[in-house]
Amino acid sequence: RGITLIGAPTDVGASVLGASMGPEALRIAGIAQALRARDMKVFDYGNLLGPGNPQAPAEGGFRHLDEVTAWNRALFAATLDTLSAGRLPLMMGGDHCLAIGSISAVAQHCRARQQRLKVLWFDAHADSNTPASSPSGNLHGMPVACLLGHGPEQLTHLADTSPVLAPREVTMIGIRSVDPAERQFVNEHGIDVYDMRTIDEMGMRAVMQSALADVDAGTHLHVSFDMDFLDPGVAPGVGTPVRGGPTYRETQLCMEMLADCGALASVDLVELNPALDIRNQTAELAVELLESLFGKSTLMREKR
Ligand code: DIR
Ligand code: MN
Ligand code: MN
Ligand code: MN
Repeated sequence: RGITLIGAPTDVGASVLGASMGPEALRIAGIAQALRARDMKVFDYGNLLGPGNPQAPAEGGFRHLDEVTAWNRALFAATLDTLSAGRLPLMMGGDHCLAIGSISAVAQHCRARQQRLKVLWFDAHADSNTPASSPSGNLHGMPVACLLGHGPEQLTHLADTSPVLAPREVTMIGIRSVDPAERQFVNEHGIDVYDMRTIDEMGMRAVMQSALADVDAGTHLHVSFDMDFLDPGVAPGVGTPVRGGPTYRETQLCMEMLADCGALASVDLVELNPALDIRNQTAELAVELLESLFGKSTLMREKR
């Protein structure tokens, strides 16, 4: 039960500034202490180093492609090292473009061991824009497309093999803000999506059971958690809030069900924006959710 916290303090992929303060806000909210209380051996690796945010306009369909690449290369290396050491990497973002680096490393690790991989993408957004379709050029709106092989060469080829992921290895949960071209991309690739309408209709428990149906104890489960998954009423500290998200209780249930499945092997915690938060409440919420993800439970009866 060794876990390595990797700080990736950047917002070069985001539309608004502030996610670069995420790692420090999580430390202030007590992330390491909370995980130690869950019996994890926690090592805080500190923060990765990378370029600042040039705050430049889009060029050739992207904003800050070279800076995003530099951060993702650093994260790729740190994640791969952590996995090789037999520890669980928990990336503290930073914006969601960083999932390209972390998941590229996770996939390379799994391919070398012929281990099954499943990525659960918790988000209000589908993050499936391509350079041609992105309305903004912001790379935090493109990581899923990059991981499926659609994006700039320098981001699609961080790992030995590209595409990094097959569509069936990704499942999206909580989606409620999708650009027209993203809808087409997701549907054409046949990605499993549990959007908010589906969560309303099925309920969170059935959604999670279905999302985890093909995950067994031998699977490497990667959780890529964008804080804007949650309803902004409970999680205001995010750069691109979308109302109508899951509640505190629904999200806690997700985390407890993920803990129960026993396959969790790597985590991204991204898009926390302390500049927009209220007295660090969204960071504190993130830490509470991580406690549940690592086994804290409100259950009094036997599990069934
Ligand atoms: C939008 C917003 N679809 C874009 N995406 C966000 O810029 O591509 N992703 N906010 O997290
Ligand atoms: Mn996202
Ligand atoms: Mn999002
Ligand atoms: Mn394709």
